[in-house]
Amino acid sequence: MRLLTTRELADAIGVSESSLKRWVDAGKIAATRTEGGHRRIELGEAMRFIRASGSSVVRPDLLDLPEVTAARSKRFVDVLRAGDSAGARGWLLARYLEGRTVAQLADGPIREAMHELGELWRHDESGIYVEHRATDACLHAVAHLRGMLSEPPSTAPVAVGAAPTEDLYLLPSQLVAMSLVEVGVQAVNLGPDTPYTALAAAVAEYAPQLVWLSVTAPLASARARAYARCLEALPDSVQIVVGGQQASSLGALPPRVKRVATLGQLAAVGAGLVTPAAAN
Ligand code: B12
Repeated sequence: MRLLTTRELADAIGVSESSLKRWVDAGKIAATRTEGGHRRIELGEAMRFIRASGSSVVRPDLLDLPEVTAARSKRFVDVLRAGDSAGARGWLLARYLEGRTVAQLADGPIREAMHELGELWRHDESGIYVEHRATDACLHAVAHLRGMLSEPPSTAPVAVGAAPTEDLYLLPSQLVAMSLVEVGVQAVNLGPDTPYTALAAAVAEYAPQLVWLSVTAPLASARARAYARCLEALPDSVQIVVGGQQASSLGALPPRVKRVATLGQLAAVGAGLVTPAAAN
């Protein structure tokens, strides 16, 4: 992780270095010291402070984020449509630094942009490659954002989840995992095309408090029943959440399975595991 000097962070957010040093000394920003006694701040800690304090980034280049400025004025869908990976990374980071949560970004601009791009194939052949290129740019940007999230401690609650067999969609399950990590849950994302037997094996190994299934491709009824049985067999202590555009294709599910539409709602379920009192 990159280390910043107090001067770099001060200039990046447009405050004096002496104010910044004072905040470090007051414990508002965590810092380490060099052998010579100089304060050093991890980039991730700098991001946390910027978000928590509502500071604006006036010199993103000092945080190695020059693309943040470039992407400010555009719509996310247009950046993706152009296949601009760096722009997409900057776009998401700019909003993240302004204080939006991963769940808000996923339920809002990411979802809206991908749904709009999903209509392009109807118009002509090039729509398909534009959609595929956009998906790749979006995946890069989302993975970069994932690198910015602090990993929950090893004592934090654990969640395991996936998308079913022949469901090839990477973004939804990845965004589920990130929304949980952001509220302090350790998330093990098995990703797309996961057989229910593999999901069950991972659950046996991790003994998670939460299991999710993200369904984007419609499930045929025999396969849906197999996943439903797999979920039904999980220990009573496990919370089960299903979501995704085609979650209804899972058919009837036991009452203990929560159907959740948005990642904002899912994050609230996750936060309830981290601070059980908040669940009531
Ligand atoms: C990218 C994409 C692909 C890529 C996927 C690449 C990859 N590796 O991820 C590829 C090229 C593989 C693909 C293939 C196909 N695709 Co496609 N694809 C899309 C597209 C454009 C984006 C999907 C996406 O990532 N969305 C972004 C996520 C974040 O949005 P979301 O899914 O709505 O998720 C939100 C919520 O549902 C919720 N959520 C999701 N999961 C979960 C889980 C939990 C637990 C919770 C709480 C919430 C939750 O949170 C998210 C944020 O709000 C969609 C368009 C669309 N409308 O989504 C079409 C779309 C889904 N595809 C479609 C089609 C038809 C296909 C193909 C059949 C095309 C073909 N003829 O081959 C194949 C089928 C592949 C398969 N076997 O599954 C149709 C589906 C129509 C339908 N209803 O059946 C769509 C809707 C496009 C369209 N408008 O026609 N596709």
